[in-house]
Formats: sequence, structure tokens, C-alpha cells
Amino acid sequence: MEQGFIGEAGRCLPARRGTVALVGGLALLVTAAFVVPAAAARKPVCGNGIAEGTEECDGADLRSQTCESVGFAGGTLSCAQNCTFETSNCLSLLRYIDNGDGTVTDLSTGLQWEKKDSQDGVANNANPHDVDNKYTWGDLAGCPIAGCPNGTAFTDFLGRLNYCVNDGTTMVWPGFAGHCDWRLPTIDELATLIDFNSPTCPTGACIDPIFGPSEHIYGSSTTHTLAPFPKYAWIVYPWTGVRYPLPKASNAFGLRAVRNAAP
Ligand SMILES: [Ca+2]
Ligand SMILES: [Ca+2]
Repeated sequence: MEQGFIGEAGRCLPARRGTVALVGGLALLVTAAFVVPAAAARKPVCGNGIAEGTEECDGADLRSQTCESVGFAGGTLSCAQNCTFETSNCLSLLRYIDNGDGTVTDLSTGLQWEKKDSQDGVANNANPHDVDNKYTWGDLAGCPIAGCPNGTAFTDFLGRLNYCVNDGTTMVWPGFAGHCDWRLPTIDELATLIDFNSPTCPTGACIDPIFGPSEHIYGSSTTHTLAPFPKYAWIVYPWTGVRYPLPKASNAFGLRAVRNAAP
């Protein structure tokens, strides 16, 4: 016969398998499987609904923690069967900050991006943020060297964003969002904007909606180095993440400006 203990009125008494005890007037069949030594009773028991010891949680007992308190942006925290936090229903870690000035900062890369707007299928170059605008990259007539950056991406788009006037003492025209160093992203920087398998990307890949609407393709500052070098620049398709070379002279470059955010 194995030795066991029956808890009764706060005391532990010796018991044997098959012992019938009367507790509160009810007859209970108690086996050694249900009785543990008093010392072992202090160890956490995963599954008893009480978060104890090293358990992060147990059942509905989450120790008052939430998705936010364990580092996520929001969502519903739950407890896995092994008494650790289940965070699959928590929202992604906070990565982007909307600066409220038409820009978004990506904390993972330290880059500050232009938001786009005015998605109505009609281009309006007077508004460089209009998502429907298309630009040429370069390699146009007048280029002193093949593939030079003399397209409207530089002369119009970046020219407007970086329109800064300093009268010698004061910045009287501060540039877009107060900065004069907007540029086109490299193809690798551009690729960091493409999310895959995010809940915000029902078609498989996208740019987070915090950046405003997105166009079919986005151009980069990176020249394609294969033939007919240097007449092509890399673009990326935001709905697939696929990169592709596009002739710089094409009036087809969607653009999203970027700058290095202050540390
Ligand atoms: Ca427990
Ligand atoms: Ca538009």
C-alpha cells in the first residue's frame, strides 16, 4: 500500500489508497493520485487556474497582465496549456509612429517616411503627396551622362519637399515637415516597408495603412547595374514585394520620400 495524506481542516493526515473518508458529510473515494505530500503541495500545478511560482499564468489567471503590459500594441492575451502567455492574438509590437505632420517614423529602421494621400485616381503634381502622381527618374534629354537623375522625381517631387528658404538668420520656409533632406529610398530601404503575412495585408503583402494609401509600384534611388546600365532603376511592387528594374525615363515611378530620422 502506498502512503498518502488527506487534507482535513488544515491538517495533513496519513492515508492509504482506497481509504474512504467522510468530509463535510460526503463520502469521497480518495486515491494516492489525488493526495500529495504537504511539501509537494507548494509546487506550482499548471492547470489549477491559479498562477503560482514561476507560472506566467494559469487558465484565466493572467496575473493582471495584458498584451500591452507584455510589450504588444494591443489585442487579447491568453494562457497556453503550459502556463505561459499566448500572444498570437496580440497586435504587433509597436513599430511605427505617426508623427502627425504627414510623416511616419519606423522605429525598427530609424527612417522617417512621407505619408501619401488624395487617392482618387487623379494625379495632382501641385501636391507631391498625392498617391496618384507618377514621375520620371532621369536619363532624359540634356543628361550630361547616361542615366543621370534629371527626371521629375528630383526636379519636381524632391524639389517641392526640400523647398527650404533661409534668410540668413531664420528658416522662413522650412520644407516638408520641417526638414530639407528628403530623398528617394534605396531599394533595400524601400523593401523594409513591405509587410508580409500581417493581418493588415489580406493579399499577402502590403505597406501598412499607417503610411496612407499605396500605389502600384514605388521607385528607389538605386540604379540597376545590369545591362543596359545605368538606364534602369529598381522599383518594388508593394502588393507582392517583388523588385523589378524600370527604365529611368519612364513616367511611371510612384514615389515615397524618406529621410534619416534624428536619433
Ligand atoms: Ca497553477
Ligand atoms: Ca489624387
